[in-house]
Formats: sequence, structure tokens, C-alpha cells
Amino acid sequence: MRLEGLELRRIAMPLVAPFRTSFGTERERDVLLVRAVGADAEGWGECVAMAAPLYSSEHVDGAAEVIRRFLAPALAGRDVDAWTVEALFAPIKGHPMAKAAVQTAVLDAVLRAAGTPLGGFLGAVRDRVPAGVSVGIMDSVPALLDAVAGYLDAGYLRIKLKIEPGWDVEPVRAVRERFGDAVLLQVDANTAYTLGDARQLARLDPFDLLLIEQPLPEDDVRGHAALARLVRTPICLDESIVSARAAADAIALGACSIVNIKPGRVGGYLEARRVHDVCVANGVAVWAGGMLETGLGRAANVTLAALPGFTLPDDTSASDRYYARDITAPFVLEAGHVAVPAGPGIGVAPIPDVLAEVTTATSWIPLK
Ligand code: OSB
Ligand code: MG
Repeated sequence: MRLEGLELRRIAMPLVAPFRTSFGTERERDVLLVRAVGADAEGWGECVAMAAPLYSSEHVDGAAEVIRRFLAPALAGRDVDAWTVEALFAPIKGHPMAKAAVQTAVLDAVLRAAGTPLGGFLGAVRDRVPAGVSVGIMDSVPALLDAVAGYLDAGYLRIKLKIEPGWDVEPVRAVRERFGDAVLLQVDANTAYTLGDARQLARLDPFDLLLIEQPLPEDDVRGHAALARLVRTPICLDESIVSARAAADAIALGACSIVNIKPGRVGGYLEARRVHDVCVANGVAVWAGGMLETGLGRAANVTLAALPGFTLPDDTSASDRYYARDITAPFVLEAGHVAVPAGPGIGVAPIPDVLAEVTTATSWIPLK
């Protein structure tokens, strides 16, 4: 497809409740959207970079700058599909979230032009996926139990508790005592611990957690391998898995037995599919992570989660867990699942009036 240009659009999306992790508290999502405009189709990509570089090194202003200065010019005058976009971006180091947003917008446009759903393109084998929910760090255990009770009542099939030193064993024990051993439960530390905390992390062993996600720093793959020998809870990596090669290395080192896949973190859906394939080939379970996406990013994540290797519930919650009003038709929970969009491309598009209301800035990058 020959592109006429890219539209960069910033939107401000207030969260329904503050979301606190070991790296910070989100109250409003400052989202960068990319619209790829071709001669006979257009497509959307959502950039998952956050306002500040606290989850990974990218941040949303930086991603917009990288797209404007380096990624968009690489596409000028070219005939593109998702693979050529990936190849044209390869010489530019890093910036996977910026790259993923543009690649997804192009992929959406190309698939729409062909009338092909993203699920068919990626190899999805399900029409709905089991939804988990990520529960932030709270001011008190009673407040946490209220939040978890609400999510279980809504039908979520798995609870993930954000943890940090000082908020780990106590909240996990409280959730187990109140809701029982049958609840699928896991924790996510977002790199807040060191290998020296192994003894404290082993205190989570009796609670039969599905996994502990990214306890140690992103570049401490060897540390995770050492930790895996000191705790019984399976280690899952998120931040460390920046590519299919990184996944292969982490698995070979024994650093993880489960992998969280986020397309933004690995540079797009093509690489996300490769991460899936490497994990499946090694008998490593995967599940889809989330970055508090709007319905646009959620649509593509839910579709990815329908691939055969995704055998654990995903961070693919319903729209109302995040936003009072989503920019697309809302994703809803049906018996604990969310439906994979069936239409061409990512299968959803922004509702123009809603999009206009939340937009804070737009710019147009011509590519002809
Ligand atoms: O580590 O999985 C994470 C949100 C923002 C940044 C990092 C993470 C998260 C979540 C929320 O846990 C997952 C979701 O979108 O529901
Ligand atoms: Mg995580």
C-alpha cells in the first residue's frame, strides 16, 4: 500500500480509578494514536508508551518525536505492508512502542483493504479469550479486598495483584483467606525486587500463585534464573522480553517458565507472534499483557490472545475497568471472556464524536 500520510493524535483518557504500581500512579492515560492513511484504506495503531519512562525507557512525547523525525521519513514514497515497515524500521535502534504503533496502523490499513481480519492474519484459533484483571496497590488491605470482590463479582477469571516491597505477602494472604484457594491468582512486581529478596519472595510459595511477574530488573535475566531455583512460584517475564531472541535466551537460561507478551514492548504484532512461536516451541505458556489500552489497542491485544499458545487468562479486561467511556464500542465481559473482533483489520474504529472530545492535539505527516 502506498501511504498518503500519518496522522498523530493525542488523546487524554481519565482512568475510572487511580492505578498504582511499584513504578508510579496513573490517573489519566495520555495516549498517542497513529492513523495510517492509504489511497483506499486507513488504519489505526495505539502507542502504549506512557507519560513518563517508568515502565520502560520510552515515553509518549519521545515516541511522537521518533515517529515524526525517523520512522515516518523511512516510509516516504514506499509501498508498504507490515513486513516492509518492520524492515524499514530495523536500522533505527530501540523505540519498540513507537515502531509498533506505526506498524499496527499500516497492518490495520492493509488488512482492511484486503477484507482480512487480524485474527486470520495472525492465526487466531478462538473467538473469545478469558479475561483477567490487574489490581493496583491500594492504601489498605480492606480497600484491596473491596476492589477484588467487585472484579470477582463482575466475572473476571483471574486476579493479578501489583506488589512491591512492603505490599506482597500480606495482601496475597488476605485475598486467599477472603476468596479461597480456587481463585486464579498471580502477582506482578514490575522490577521492584533484587535477588537478595529471594527469601521474602519465597514466602509467597504457600499461596499457590499461578506466577510471579518480573520481580527483578529488566536486564537481570541471570538473576531471574537464580531466583527460579530459590522459589516454587513460576517466574514470568514481562519487561525483560523485548524480542523473540530475548525470549529464547531467557528460556534457555531458565529465567522463566511463562511469558507475558505485549506487542508494544517487542516492536509490533509480527514480533509478538514470533515470541509466541518461540515459547510454544519450548513448552513455555504465554498470555497477553496490557498497558491500559483504549479499545483500539485492546482489539488487537484480544485478537493476539486468541492464538493457540495463549493458555493463561490475559490482561484483557473490559473497557469499563479502565475508562468510563471508551473511544470505540466498549469491550464487555461475557461469562468472564471478551470477544475477539470479527471485522477486517483490528475490527474496531474510533467513534468520531468521542474521539473529537478527548483529542488534545493532532498533526499530519505527509508521506507522498
Ligand atoms: O506490568 O503488566 C504491567 C499497566 C501498565 C504498565 C505495565 C503493566 C500494566 C498492567 C495493566 O498490569 C494491565 C492492563 O492493561 O490491564
Ligand atoms: Mg507486568
